[in-house]
Amino acid sequence: MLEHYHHNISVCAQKVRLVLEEKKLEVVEHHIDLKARQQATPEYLAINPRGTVPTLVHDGRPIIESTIICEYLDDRFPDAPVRPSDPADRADMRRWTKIPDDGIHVACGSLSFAAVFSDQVRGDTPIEEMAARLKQLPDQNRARRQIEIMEKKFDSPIVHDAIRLNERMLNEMSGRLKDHDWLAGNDWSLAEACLIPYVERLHRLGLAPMWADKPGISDWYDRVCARPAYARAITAYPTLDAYDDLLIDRGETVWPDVQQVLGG
Ligand SMILES: N[C@@H](CCC(=O)N[C@@H](CS)C(=O)NCC(=O)O)C(=O)O
Repeated sequence: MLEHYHHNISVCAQKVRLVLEEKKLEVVEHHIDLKARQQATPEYLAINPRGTVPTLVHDGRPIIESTIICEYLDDRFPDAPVRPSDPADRADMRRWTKIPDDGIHVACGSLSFAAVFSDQVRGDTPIEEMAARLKQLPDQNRARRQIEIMEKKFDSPIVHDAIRLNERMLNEMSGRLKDHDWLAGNDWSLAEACLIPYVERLHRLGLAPMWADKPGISDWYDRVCARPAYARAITAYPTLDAYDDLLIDRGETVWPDVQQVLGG
């Protein structure tokens, strides 16, 4: 039996859901409420000591880290392969699948936090009280990032770096996609599964103009989103807690801030 511990709009969980859907695997889902910190309960930490989603449990054995989970699924269930068979294409694929762990995942969090989540988390609470609360978090690097972003929003150097890293990723993608349909090899692969959640988040934040002048990305985006697995793994999951409304409400105001950082 496959069990997936996930969250509706977790970018990492979206990767795993895409692979599960491409392979048409049956899975029992457990939704972890990140805002309620269900990821930090002793029961959850027993299967994922890092206290993050996603976690896959296969016949009672937990597997953690989204990219590792995706590769595990392809090893265990090789039908409808999600990795190119040619070793050089597979190496190319891994160059893309490591981008989230090399910084884009944290950058996505910083940008999303500046755009919408900081206001939602903070509400009317004074910044000193928020700082005291965040000092309780196990990940103090993240707590420091969040405090700075709450205070400075789009004036924060952390957010500037996050925007520039996204720009670099999009440039790299365009370098490939301007004359290829897919990031690695001749077909959709884990490279797509690992990057589309981050590009979708930019889209959701109203930042599609970031790739308007980058050949190949819009077509690729449309092609990836048109797959039935995408609808089942991403579109079908409603966002909870009005995140979507917040993102949509804020979206229109985010692009000018981003454009300014990019020197547009
Ligand atoms: N490298 C990990 C990152 C996992 C991660 O940071 N997940 C986020 C959601 S996308 C999470 O669980 N955040 C909650 C928290 O850190 O408290 C992976 O790829 O699985």
